[in-house]
Amino acid sequence: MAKRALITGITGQDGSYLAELLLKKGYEVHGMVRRSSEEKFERIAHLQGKVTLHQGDLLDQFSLAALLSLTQPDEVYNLAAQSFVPTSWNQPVLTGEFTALGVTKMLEAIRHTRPQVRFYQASSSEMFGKVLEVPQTEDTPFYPRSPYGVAKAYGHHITVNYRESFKLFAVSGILFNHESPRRGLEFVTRKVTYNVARIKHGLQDKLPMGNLDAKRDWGFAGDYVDAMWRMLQQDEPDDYVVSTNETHTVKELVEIAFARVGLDYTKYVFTDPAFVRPAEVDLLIGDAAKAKKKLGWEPTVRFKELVEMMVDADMERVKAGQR
Ligand code: NDP
Ligand code: GDR
Repeated sequence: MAKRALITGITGQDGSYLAELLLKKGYEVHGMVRRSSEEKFERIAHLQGKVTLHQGDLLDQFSLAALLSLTQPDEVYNLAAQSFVPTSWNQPVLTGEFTALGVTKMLEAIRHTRPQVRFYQASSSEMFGKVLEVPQTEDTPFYPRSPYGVAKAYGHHITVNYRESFKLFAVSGILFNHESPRRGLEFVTRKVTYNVARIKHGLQDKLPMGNLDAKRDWGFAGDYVDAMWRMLQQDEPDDYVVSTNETHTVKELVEIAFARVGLDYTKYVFTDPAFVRPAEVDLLIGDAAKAKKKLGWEPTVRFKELVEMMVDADMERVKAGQR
């Protein structure tokens, strides 16, 4: 019989890639979606009829338990969160409700309704924040620098705690930044590649940016959802860092993106304090040796290829008058 998976956050970047992957593997895929006045599920439009969507919300614990009873999943991937770091300073309480307490709500629903489920929690390299070790591994202590990072650290610890307290098969994937042509427009990679395409097409002539010196370990979302799935196929639940083991500055990202369309970024990019954060994460670089050894996982897309893939996709979109 086909395995069943429930994905929260199926309308997000990772949810759409994960749903594709699980469908390819023969899973029956269920997704939880929030009710909105206009249903725009663009990232999963191509999966219509292949995945089953159900209304629910991480804030509504009863909706989670009801969904588990209805769908009877073997695996639950908790990808839903308020995931944009700057918003977490504007809405710290809401971020805590979704990104931190939402995890406990789901774990409680699993514990009482379907304790045999294998549970994946989407943890983040933002938990390392002001890093205490370079590169960062599963053993590096956390020092989060934003309400988002703090909330994710809570989500990580409660996942480990429920594993240890109630013997749930619960894993925390500590994923470093991962991107794709489906990335939201406010995140730095997509902001740059989309605006490069608009500039190249003559639709604008300036690009305001924040801190160009920040360094990130950027990989491809398609690779990272495969690591999530692998974590749930192990004999024992455990936590894993998933990263490329390379770090690059935002400036390098900007240079490569503009160069892809034959432009010099210095003519267009300027610093706008509105995009500078109250506290920055200066340097992230992950050591994914454990994921490689135990999961047999390795990234297939490197930084330059990733940026160029995103620029090319945005050039096509802008040409077609799409976002
Ligand atoms: P996105 O922001 O693209 O997607 C977030 C998803 O969460 C959307 O489907 C959104 O639904 C849903 N959501 C938000 N709040 C709620 C809620 N209260 N109830 C139900 N659903 C909700 O994120 P990504 O796909 O990039 O990331 C997936 C997860 O991985 C997130 O938890 C993120 O924090 C984490 N992560 C991401 C990394 C990355 O680099 N991408 C790295 C490490 C961790 P809607 O469409 O309705 O807004
Ligand atoms: P991040 O991603 O905060 O790492 O969180 P983001 O792409 O927003 O920022 C990366 C770095 O770029 C710098 N930066 C800018 N960022 C944005 N968004 N806009 C700008 O104009 C800009 N200029 C410079 C930022 O200061 C930062 O240093 C992402 C999210 O997906 C989280 O959900 C996830 O947990 C982490 O990655 C891992």
